[in-house]
Amino acid sequence: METTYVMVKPDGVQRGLVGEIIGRFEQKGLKLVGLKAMVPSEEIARAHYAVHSERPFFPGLIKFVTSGPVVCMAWAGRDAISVARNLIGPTNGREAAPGTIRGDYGMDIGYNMIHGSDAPETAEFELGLWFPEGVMDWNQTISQWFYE
Ligand code: IDP
Ligand code: MG
Repeated sequence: METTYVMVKPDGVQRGLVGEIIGRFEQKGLKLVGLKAMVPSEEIARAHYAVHSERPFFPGLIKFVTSGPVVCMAWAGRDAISVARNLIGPTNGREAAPGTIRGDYGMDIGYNMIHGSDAPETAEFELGLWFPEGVMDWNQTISQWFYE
């Protein structure tokens, strides 16, 4: 079992895509173990995207992600990190395949609505950053019908 950090970015919230996005993760069979909304501080945004701090798009990215509410989620399941990345699709919405969230709703590389952790180490770091209080441990009774 893995847990991954997923976040609807301000463009997704502004566009009213929160329910649609959460629904896709639920229908896939991932288990919701954390959910909250906030307007990110510059500090948390910079920490989250620290790996990109030298990139030319970094200042714009920080301005974008702190511009309004984001929805922070933690989803658990077998291979949850890659399952979530596959639901999300590649970074550029114009190149993302239909059926993925970015492919179905996005036209941009920066305004791409959603974030998902890309590896176990980043998931651990991001979950600790956005959910310092921890995530929920609960028994999803229906999960017996998602895994043989
Ligand atoms: P990812 O979200 O698909 O993992 P990354 O390459 O890790 O993509 O980039 C992090 C975020 O930075 C992207 O989701 C996007 O919002 C933004 N970003 C990435 N590349 C560009 C760019 O070339 N221009 C503007 N924003 C970008
Ligand atoms: Mg990334």
